[in-house]
Amino acid sequence: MTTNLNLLANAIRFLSIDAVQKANSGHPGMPMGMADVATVLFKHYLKFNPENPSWINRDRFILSAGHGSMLLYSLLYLTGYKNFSIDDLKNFRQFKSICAGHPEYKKNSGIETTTGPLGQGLGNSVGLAIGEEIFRKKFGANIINHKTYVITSDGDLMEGVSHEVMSLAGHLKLKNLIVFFDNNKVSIDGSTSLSVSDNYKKRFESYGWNFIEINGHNHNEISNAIKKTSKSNKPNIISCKTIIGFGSPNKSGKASSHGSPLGDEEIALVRKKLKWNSKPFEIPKDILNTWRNIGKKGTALEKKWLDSLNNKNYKIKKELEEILNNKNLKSLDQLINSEKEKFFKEKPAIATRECSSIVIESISTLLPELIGGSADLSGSNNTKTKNSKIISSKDFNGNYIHYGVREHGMAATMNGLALYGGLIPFGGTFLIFSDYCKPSIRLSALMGLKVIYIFSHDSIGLGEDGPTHQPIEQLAGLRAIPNLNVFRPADINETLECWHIALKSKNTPSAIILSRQKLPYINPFFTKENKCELGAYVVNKTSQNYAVNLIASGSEVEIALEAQKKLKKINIDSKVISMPCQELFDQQNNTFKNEIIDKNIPVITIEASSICSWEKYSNHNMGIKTFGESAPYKEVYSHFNLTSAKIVELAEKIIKQ
Ligand SMILES: Cc1ncc(C[n+]2csc(CCOP(=O)(O)OP(=O)(O)O)c2C)c(N)n1
Repeated sequence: MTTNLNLLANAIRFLSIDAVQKANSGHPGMPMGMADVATVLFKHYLKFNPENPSWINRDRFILSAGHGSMLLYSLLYLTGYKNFSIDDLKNFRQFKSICAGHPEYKKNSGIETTTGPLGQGLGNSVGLAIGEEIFRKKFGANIINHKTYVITSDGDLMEGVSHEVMSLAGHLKLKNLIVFFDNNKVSIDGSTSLSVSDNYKKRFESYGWNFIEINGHNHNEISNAIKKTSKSNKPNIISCKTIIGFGSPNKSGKASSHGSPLGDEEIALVRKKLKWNSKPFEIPKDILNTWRNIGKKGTALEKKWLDSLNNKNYKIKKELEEILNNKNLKSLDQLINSEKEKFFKEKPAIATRECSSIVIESISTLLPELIGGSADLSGSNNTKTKNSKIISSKDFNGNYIHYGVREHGMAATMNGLALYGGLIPFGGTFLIFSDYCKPSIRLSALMGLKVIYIFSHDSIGLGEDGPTHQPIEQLAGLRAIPNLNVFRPADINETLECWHIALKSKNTPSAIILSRQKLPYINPFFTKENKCELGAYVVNKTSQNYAVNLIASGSEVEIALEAQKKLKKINIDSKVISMPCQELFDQQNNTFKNEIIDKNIPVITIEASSICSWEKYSNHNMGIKTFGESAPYKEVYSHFNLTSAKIVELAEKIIKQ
C-alpha cells in the first residue's frame, strides 16, 4: 500500500512543481508537503464524483491555503474532472486558465470556493459544515451524510478570522468538519517561530475541538487519524507535521520553497531523489490509471445514493429539488405585491430596519432555505423575527444563527452557506462594522454568491453613539466593490422591493442598508413593477418645467421632499429622485438615465455619507467629509448642513448662477 501511495503522491508533487516552473511563478512547497495527506484522503475517504462535481451529498474539499492551488488542480486532473486537462495544468496562471494563480470558484467545476486570502476558506468550510447539518436534519441522515474536509496552513491560523470561525464551529459542535493543518512551521518570512508561539492543542481544545497530531508523511498515521474523526462528536483538526517542499534536497523545510519555482537544477535533483523518471506533465500510465479509478468510484457512490433517494418518500425528494433549485422564489412575487399594496394603503412611518424585519417575517414563511443571523445585534438589525428558529448544536432544524460578535466570521460563514447549494444566507451588523466583513463581502462578489448583508444604523442618523459608530466612508467603499448591489431604501415599499431584488438576483450579492431612525412613507405610486429594479425613480415633480433635480437615497429622500415643498413656496419647481441602488441605475440604458436625470438641469445629490460615489452624477453634492459627531441625530444633521433649508439655499444659489 505504501509504495503505491508514494507514487500517487509523487504524481501530485511533480505536476505541481513542473506547472510552477513552467509558469515561472507559484507555490510549489505546500503541494509537495501536503501531497501525502491529500493522497490518503482522496484514495480512501473522500466521497466525490468527478462526473458530477455538484452532487449534493459529496464531501466538500476546501483548500484554504489557496496559494498551494496546484495541489487542487493536480487532484482534479488526476481523478478525472472534465474541466482539468493536462493542457489546463500546463496553462497554470495564464490568462483565463481554469488553473488560476489561486483557486477561483466555478460552479460545477470541482473548485468549491475561491481561496487565497488566508482564513477565508476556513470560514467557508464552517458555513459548508453548517449547511450539511441543516440538510441532514431536513432530509435525513441516509440522504445527507457527508463531511467537509479542509487543508489549512500556518498563515490561515494566524489570521484573526480563523479564531472567529473555529470558535463558532466548536460552539456548534460541527463534528463533520475535518481540518488538516499543514503544520510545516514555515511561512514567507521564514520560520513561524518569528511570530507565533501558540499552543495549537490548547487553542483548539479550548474551542471544543478534537485535536489529533500526526506525521503528515506517514500514510498509516494519516489514515488512522481520519478514521478517528468519524467517532468524534466535535469538529476535528489533524495537525500534520510536514516538511514544506518535501523531496527537494536543498529547499525542503525552507521558506525558499514556499513561493517561487524550484528551478530546473533543483527539480532535476528532486526527480533523482524521488526516483521519478517521467518528463514534465507526463504521468506514468499505471499511476494515472490508479488515480482515474479512484475518481471513477464516485459514479457508483452517487448511483447508490440516488437509489436511496428514490426509495425515500416523494415529498422529501420534491422538497430537496425545490430547495436546490430555489423554486420557492417563484411564489414570492405574489406575496411581495400584496404586501406592497397593503403598505401603500397604510403608509406606515417606521425605520427601514423595522421595514426589513417585516419583510423577513413574511418571506421566511415561504422560504425555508433562508438562513438568517446577526453578529450579536439581532434586536438592533431587526434580523430576528417571530418566524426565526435558532440553530444550535442540539438542533439544526432552524433558520437563524447567533453568530456572536464575529462579523468577519459571519460573512465568511455566509459565503460557505451560499456555496453549499440551495441555502440563502442573510446576516446583520451595523453599517460601520461592514468594514469588519469586507474581505468576505469582496469574495461574495467575486464568486457571485447570493449572500444578503443587512447593515443597519446607516448614517449620522444613529445619533448619540457618535463618530465611532457613524458610517461615513462605508457606502462609498461598498459601492466600489464590483458586482455588489448596495441598496439604501427610503421606506417600507422600497425595502420590500430591494429585498425582492436581492432574493431574485442570481449571481450578485446584496448589501441592504437600513436606517435606525423612523422614516415616513414616501412612494406615491402603487405599481406592481419593481421601481427599485432600475436603480432610481422619480418620486415627485412639481412641474414639467422644473428648475432643479434633487437626488437622494434612504433617509435623505424625506429631506429632499421637504426641500421640494419649500422650493415650491418660492416658485422654484423641482424633481425629487429616489436612488436606492446606484449599481442598478448605472446599468440602465442612456435613454432611461437621461429621463430620470436631465443633466441640462442642475442636479443636487443628498446623502448623509461621503460624497465619493455621487460625484459621477453632479458637482453639487451634499454629504459629509469629516467623521460624525455624538449628539441627538437631528442636531447632527443640522451641524452637517443636511437640512431642507440648506438644500433650498444651494438650489437657489445654483439656479441664479
Ligand atoms: C490575508 C492574506 N495575507 C497575506 C497573504 C500572502 N501570503 C500568501 S501565503 C502566506 C503565508 C504562507 O505561510 P503558510 O500559510 O504557512 O503557507 P506555507 O508556507 O506552508 O505554504 C502569506 C502571508 C495572503 N495570501 N492572504
